[in-house]
Amino acid sequence: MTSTQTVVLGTIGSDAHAVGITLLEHALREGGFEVYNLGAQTPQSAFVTEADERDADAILVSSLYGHARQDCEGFHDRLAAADVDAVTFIGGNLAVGQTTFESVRQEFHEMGFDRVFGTEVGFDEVVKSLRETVNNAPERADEQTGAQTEPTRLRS
Ligand code: B12
Repeated sequence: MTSTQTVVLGTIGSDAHAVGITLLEHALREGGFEVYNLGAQTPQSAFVTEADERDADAILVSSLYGHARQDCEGFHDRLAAADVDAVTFIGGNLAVGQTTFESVRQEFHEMGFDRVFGTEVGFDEVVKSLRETVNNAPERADEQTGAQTEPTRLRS
């Protein structure tokens, strides 16, 4: 790591659950990240604007109320349109009804998220995973070290 890494974090859409992101904010700060917490009920556009303005290394999206799929529709297209190359994590209660977490994870990977987590994840695991993923992201690694890296991303 050559400089402090920047994270934009929030709960997306109409979702009012704020406890998870508040605790994540503290854990990430403790872990050495610069964190911008947009709070609950954050529209997609606010994530994109903040990530762009802060030149964020990572965007962490939280969703607890079961409507993550609808709330994240088109999110990665917006990020691409704004030239935001941050890695993206999503976590929380991502789906309602009977489905396996593996199928949920697969679905959100297909939507463009680099890493997908359920409600069981611990804060230390998020911090560790974020550190690894940001350091392995090809565009970011190039910017920070000048190294040529293969365009592979870790998935979990
Ligand atoms: C507190 C609470 C509320 C409070 C929220 C207060 C607030 N300001 O935050 C209030 C009363 C407002 C509320 C409202 C509702 N709630 Co509520 N709520 C809860 C409750 C009891 C606890 C959530 C919480 O704070 N947990 C503690 C934190 C630390 O855990 P967490 O948020 O899960 O975060 C952890 C992980 O998920 C993860 N994580 C979270 N986000 C992210 C993001 C990333 C990137 C990563 C890596 C990890 C990560 O990290 C944390 C550490 O493990 C849960 C049940 C439960 N036990 O989880 C229901 C629950 C989430 N609520 C639920 C529902 C349905 C609602 C309502 C729709 C109810 C209603 N009919 O009105 C509304 C939604 C309103 C809205 N617009 O959002 C359901 C969701 C069902 C689903 N998704 O399948 C739950 C699961 C209850 C249930 N069993 O039915 N709720």
